[in-house]
Amino acid sequence: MDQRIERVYETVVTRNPVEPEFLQAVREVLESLEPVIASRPEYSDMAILERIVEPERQIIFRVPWVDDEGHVRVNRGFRVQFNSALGPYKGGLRFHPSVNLGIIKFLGFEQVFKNALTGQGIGGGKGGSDFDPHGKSDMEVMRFCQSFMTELHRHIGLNTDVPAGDIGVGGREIGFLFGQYKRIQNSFDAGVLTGKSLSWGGSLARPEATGYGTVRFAQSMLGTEGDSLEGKTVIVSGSGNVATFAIERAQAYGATVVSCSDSSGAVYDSAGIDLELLRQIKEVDRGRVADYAALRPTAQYHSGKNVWSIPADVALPCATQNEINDHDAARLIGNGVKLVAEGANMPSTPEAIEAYREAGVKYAPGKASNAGGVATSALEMQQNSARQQWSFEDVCAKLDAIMIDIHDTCLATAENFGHPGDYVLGANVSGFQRVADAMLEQGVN
Ligand code: NDP
Ligand code: 2IT
Repeated sequence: MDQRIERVYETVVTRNPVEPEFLQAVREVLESLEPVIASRPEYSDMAILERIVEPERQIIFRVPWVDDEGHVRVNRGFRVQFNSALGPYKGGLRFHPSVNLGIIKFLGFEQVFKNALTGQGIGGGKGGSDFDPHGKSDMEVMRFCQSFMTELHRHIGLNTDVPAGDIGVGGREIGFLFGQYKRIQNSFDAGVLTGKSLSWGGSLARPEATGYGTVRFAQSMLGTEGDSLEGKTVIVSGSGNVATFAIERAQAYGATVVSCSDSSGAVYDSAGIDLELLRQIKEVDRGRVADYAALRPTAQYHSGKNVWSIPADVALPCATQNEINDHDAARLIGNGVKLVAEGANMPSTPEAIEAYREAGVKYAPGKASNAGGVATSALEMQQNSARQQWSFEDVCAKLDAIMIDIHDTCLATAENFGHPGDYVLGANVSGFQRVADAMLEQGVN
C-alpha cells in the first residue's frame, strides 16, 4: 500500500485494536484503492479515506428479556450506521453468539460498497445481537425481538435506516420485529424493514435473492469464457437462507450440488442434495444437516468437518466469515476448483484469496456476488413506496439484471485499472468511487 493509505490503515488499527474482522475488511478494500487514490487527488484533499473507514454512528444497547422459565436474560444489541452518502443506511441484523462490535463493523463496512454496487441509492449499515436463536422457543424469540426493537426503533425509519435479515434472522424474526415497531410508532411503515412476509409488504423472491444472485453471478463469470454451470459439480457450505437458494439455482442451471453444512459438520451427498428433504429438516423441524444425512442413503455426514475437501469444479461458501483458510484453499485448488463465488460475507481469509490469485482461480468477493439480497431488499422498499406487489418473474428479472450489471461493472473497472479479471479490485474500486464522489459533493460531514 502507498504511504498515505498505510497511514489511514494504521489509524484504523490504533482506534480499533481488538476488532480483527473489521481490520481485515478495511485492509482488503484499502489495498485495492491505490490506483484510484493516485489518479484522484481530491479524494486525499477531502480526507475521503479517513472518513470512509469511520462509521457515522455506532449504537450499543442492552436487550433484557424473559425466558420460558421466567428467568431474566440480558443480551447486547448493536446497530452501526456506517455511511449514508448514497441513501438511508441499509443492511441486515445478525443474531449469533459470536456477534460483537467488530463483527458488526466489518459487515457494515462491506455493506457500504456492496450497496453502492447495486446502484440503488442505499447507504450501508449493519446490526444484531449476541443472542443465539438455536434451541429457543418461538415465544422466547418473540420476547427477545420485541425487547430488541423497543430500543432499536428510535434509531431506524423509512428514510433513516432500514434493517433486514442475516444469520439467525429470517422471516419469523422480521415478523416479530415489525410487529413491535408498528405498535410503538402507531404507523404501518412497511418499508422500515425488508424480508417481510408476502401478505404484509414482503417482496416475492426476496428469500431467494441472495442465493439466486450469487449463482447468477457465478454463471456470468463462467460465461466470460463461454462456459456455464451446466454439468458442473458444486460444493456449497451452510444450510440456511443463502445456501439453500444457491443450491436451488445451481441445480436449475444443471449443476450437481454435492454438499451442505452447518457449524456442527458437513454432508457429502454423491447423488446431489435433495433440497426438499433438506428444507423439511431445516425449515420445518429446525433440525441439523446430520439429520439430513441420517435420512438420505447417498449422503455421508462428517462431524466437525467442513466441505472444502470434497472434489468439485465450483465452490460457493454460504455460511460465515473466514470459513475458508489457506489450508482449505489449498485443498480446493488441489481438487481442481476453478471458481469461488461468495454467498457469505468475507468467507475467505486474505491468505485463501492470495492462494486463489496465485492459482488462477476465478474469485468473486461477497460484496459483489452476494449483493442480490440487499438489491432485492431495495426492490421491496420500492414496492412498499408504490403500494405494489410485483410478480416473482418481474423481481427475478430485475435481480438478474442487477447481478449482470455488477458483474460487468467489476470486470470493466478491473480492466480499466490494468488488472483484468480481478473482481476484488473491480468491486472495491467501483463501489468506493460511487460513495466517494457522493461524499465529495455533500461536503465535509
Ligand atoms: P442463516 O442463519 O439462514 O444460515 C447460516 C448458515 O451458516 C447455517 O447453516 C449456520 O449453521 C451456518 N453458520 C453460521 N455460523 C457458522 C459458523 N460460525 N461456522 C459454521 N457454520 C456457520 O444465514 P444466511 O444464510 O442468511 O447467511 C449466511 C451468510 O450469507 C452470512 O455470511 C451472511 O452475512 C451472508 N449474507 C446473507 C444475506 C441474506 O440475505 N440473508 C445477504 C448477503 C449475505 P448453524 O445453524 O450451525 O449455525
Ligand atoms: O449482508 C447482506 O447484504 C444482508 N444480510 C442483506 C441486507 C439487506 O438489507 O437485505
